[in-house]
Amino acid sequence: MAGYYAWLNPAIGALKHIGIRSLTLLDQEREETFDEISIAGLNVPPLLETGIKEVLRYVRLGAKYTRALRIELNAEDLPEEGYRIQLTEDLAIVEAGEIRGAFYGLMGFLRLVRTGEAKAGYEKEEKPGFSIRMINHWDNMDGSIERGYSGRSFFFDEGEVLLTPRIEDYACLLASLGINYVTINNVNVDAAASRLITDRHFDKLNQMFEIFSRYGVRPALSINYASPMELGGLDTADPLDPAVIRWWEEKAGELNEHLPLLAGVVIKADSEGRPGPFTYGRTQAEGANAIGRAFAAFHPECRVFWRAFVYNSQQDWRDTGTDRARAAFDYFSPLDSEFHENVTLQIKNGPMDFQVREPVSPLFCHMKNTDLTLELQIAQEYTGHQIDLCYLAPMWKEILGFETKRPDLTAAEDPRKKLSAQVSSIAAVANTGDDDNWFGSTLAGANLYAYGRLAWDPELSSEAILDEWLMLTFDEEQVRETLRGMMLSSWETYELYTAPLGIGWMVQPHLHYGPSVDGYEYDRWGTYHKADLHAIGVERGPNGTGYTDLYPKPWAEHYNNIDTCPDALVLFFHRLPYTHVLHSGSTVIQHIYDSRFEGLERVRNMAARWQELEGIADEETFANVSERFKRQTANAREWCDQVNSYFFRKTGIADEKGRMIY
Ligand code: GCV
Repeated sequence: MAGYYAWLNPAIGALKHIGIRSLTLLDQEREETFDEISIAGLNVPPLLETGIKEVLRYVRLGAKYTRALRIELNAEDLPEEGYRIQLTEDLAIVEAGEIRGAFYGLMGFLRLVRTGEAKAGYEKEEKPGFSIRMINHWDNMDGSIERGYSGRSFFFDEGEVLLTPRIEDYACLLASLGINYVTINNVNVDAAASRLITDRHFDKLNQMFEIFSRYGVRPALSINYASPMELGGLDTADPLDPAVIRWWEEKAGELNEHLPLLAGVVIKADSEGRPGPFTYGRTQAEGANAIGRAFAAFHPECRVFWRAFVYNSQQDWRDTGTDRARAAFDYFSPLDSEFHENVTLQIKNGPMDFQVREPVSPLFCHMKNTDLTLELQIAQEYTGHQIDLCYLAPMWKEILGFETKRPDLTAAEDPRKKLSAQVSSIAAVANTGDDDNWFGSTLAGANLYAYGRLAWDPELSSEAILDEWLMLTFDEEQVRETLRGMMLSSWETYELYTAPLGIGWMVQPHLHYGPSVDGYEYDRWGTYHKADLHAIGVERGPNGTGYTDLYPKPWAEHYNNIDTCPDALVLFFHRLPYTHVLHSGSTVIQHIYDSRFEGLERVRNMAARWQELEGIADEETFANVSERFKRQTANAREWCDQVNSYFFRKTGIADEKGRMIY
């Protein structure tokens, strides 16, 4: 049964007690047996003992599991956080080199048991695919959440830091997936949040950070680039100004003393009205490095995550010379090699902003000498607000698998291939809030689960992850079977009724749910589709904005050439007449009509199939999903009819199949 315990149900109550920070290794090896568990090399505090016993009890009760479990902490051949599981007929061995690895191993073992994979002969070594696996919350101090679709913040309310039991449960939920960093506040740091790095909040933050750290989750804060002015009373935030440099050094030292567990600061600068180094004629690297150096010297445990989401959000829609898709590349690509080693550049997956479909940002191909963090969005800002079903793992798999290797370099010079191997770290915008089930929609829980699993192992398939989540979340086979098919194709379905051929942004302005074809067309955000009666799209090839040339070969050619450019992105890269024939054999206009009708049809089918589970799915889940499908059906209908009517009225070209268009 889904709900508050999400995929941990019902083990979370037990796992809560496995605080892992306070464990120490014994000097000399020993072996102690607790019930059927043996723990070698550990000085086991009572909490861990209870916790593990509880886990075992769950394992035995829940899955009739009869093996003894042995946790060994002295496997020196295993990397940090890594673990090895070996199963024989009567023994399960979880080996690790250190305590976090043991914890992840225990979680991995539980997963195997609960999904029925724990078979004798199983042996596997696991290590994380990214060293930093982070969740970014966009929570505000007043308790609201920017782009939050699951209630209010459980970190803040009315300007204060909250300390509720939910925080420990959340830490456990994240740790169960191997997530090891969390940023608790919005990257849009307002005046109240700017003060998080002052003594006004140290006490409660320390208590919260302590809880997260017990689960191996390192806490981070979003900070205000202009802090030297806002907090320090300086009249500048120029990164080269000695007083500004000194201010950051002193602040880093103060945080080192008073917030020692702080492990990262995330900074959104020169973006959507936020202050930044451009004001002083400085580069993004100069801005980032002033802060990066200060922390490296005075709070070395704290890493700087500098966001690359920099573009002109005051664009005149009449200006055809500026292409937002180029912005981050134009600002950051000349700065490769210039970032301080304590700075990681956090880049959104696409060049625009978390649309239903975008190409991968060309910065990932270019920045070979900069530490990179890939930023994804779990919160369904443009993908249905956790009302519409949209399982995002298939999208993320495409992003992680994108090959960024430069063909002009030899394998020795550039052996890295997939994007997942190109970045050291991964971050994603959270989809959780204080709703009873964390996610608003029960089914949106699959997205946090999938993110965590891919952050651990980017090679896992979206199918395998979904199967795990379904097994861990629902007891009823019929529920799992019904959901499996729907969820696997749900990103495609959402795309079918909302975003044809790579065109995004036809959404209700600011809200970003529901259709508004011209909603952003004459606005300042650089998000134009430029549809007229003949053609649609922005030309981004060499005869247009030149965006395709920001990719190395073979991608530049692949996207530029209309014969190889994939249909799914063709209107992102090219301006095409409605009569252009796609690889699919359909024209652009007919594709627009067909995909909308198909998307709506699929949603109606999903809603109907879900109704067949009444009395089979548990009541809470049934009600939650039914309510969401009802709203999704209305949304899909609106998308279908508005988009089709818009393009029919614009072009005068009728639907070949003569369906109803208004
Ligand atoms: C936190 C988009 C969103 C904003 C968000 C911003 C960002 O513009 O709509 O809500 O701000 O991205 O990622 O900084």
